Amino acid sequence: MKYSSPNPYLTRYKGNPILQGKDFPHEYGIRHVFNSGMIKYKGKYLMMCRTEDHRLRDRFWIAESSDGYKFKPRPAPVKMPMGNKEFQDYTYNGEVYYDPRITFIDGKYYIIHSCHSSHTCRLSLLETEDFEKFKWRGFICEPDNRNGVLFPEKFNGLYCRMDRPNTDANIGDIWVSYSPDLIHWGQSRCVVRNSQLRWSWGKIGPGSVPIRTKEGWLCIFHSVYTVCNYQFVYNLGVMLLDLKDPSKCIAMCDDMILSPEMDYELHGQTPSVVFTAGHILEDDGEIKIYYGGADTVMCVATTTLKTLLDACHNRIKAPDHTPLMPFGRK
Ligand code: M1P
Repeated sequence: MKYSSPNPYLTRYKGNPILQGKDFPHEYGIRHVFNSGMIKYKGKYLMMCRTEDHRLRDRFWIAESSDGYKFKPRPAPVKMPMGNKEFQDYTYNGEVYYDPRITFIDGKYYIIHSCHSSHTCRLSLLETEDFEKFKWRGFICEPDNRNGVLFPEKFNGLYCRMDRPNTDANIGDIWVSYSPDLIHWGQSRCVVRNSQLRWSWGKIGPGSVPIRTKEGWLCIFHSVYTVCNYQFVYNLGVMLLDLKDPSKCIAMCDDMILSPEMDYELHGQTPSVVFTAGHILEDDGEIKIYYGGADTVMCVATTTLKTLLDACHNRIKAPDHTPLMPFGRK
């Protein structure tokens, strides 16, 4: 499909997709690359890729770029810490680990990612200083939870993360929790319920790492609705959380800022999915949002901090800006 509807919030890169399975060393049989974490490291754009191979094994794989658009994967995937028995026994023997989000805090890079085990999905934490060696810090929640994102600052001395516990098979809300050591978490509060948005009656989950702004924490998230053949449609939205108390959502865009419309978003192993786990905020205020298309390829779209802040306050004139009627459960 060549047509995409007018989008006042962001612009898809014309060269999408920017990374595909065929771009990885052929001997590894990589089929898909999507939902990858992003950070700037030593002046380069570093993508921690979620890849899947011909046996449906997940591999994290670092790819680098000097312009944010052309990425070159390293010769081999990340060496996961397979020496740890708990690590092996409970999840990594299944080689199902995915959706890494990278946060720099206290001089280290932390990666919260989802993984599967005999107890279904849960969150796990990796740590690195150089993106060469990775240390496993442990599981950081019980099952059944995904989409963990660590804030880049502490709150009253505590680390803070958002996540998406599953409250039912296809339902889930965004929560925050706090921790003194990144391992033990509590003081959990619901930030936003899926039923609060008219286009997320399926589930709603954190996307990339929150951005501190004067007006609040800017958070890009994904939201899911279902269509008649029970297919999930994944979209992106944006909201602002209170600077001191991130369990309080203070503003939210009424519109989806990105929904699947292009071929590479509509067609692939999971049709109709746009899903972000990373962005880069440039010094001039531009934001590059990296996202997986249809669980198959990596793509990028650009916007600005100002645009997303205006979006949160619904100051941008979308194609039909008539007020929304009340919707959904309370
Ligand atoms: O297939 C779409 C997405 O499904 C899951 O998303 P969520 O965590 O919101 O349930 C994840 O497996 C995600 O990777 C995938 O893109």
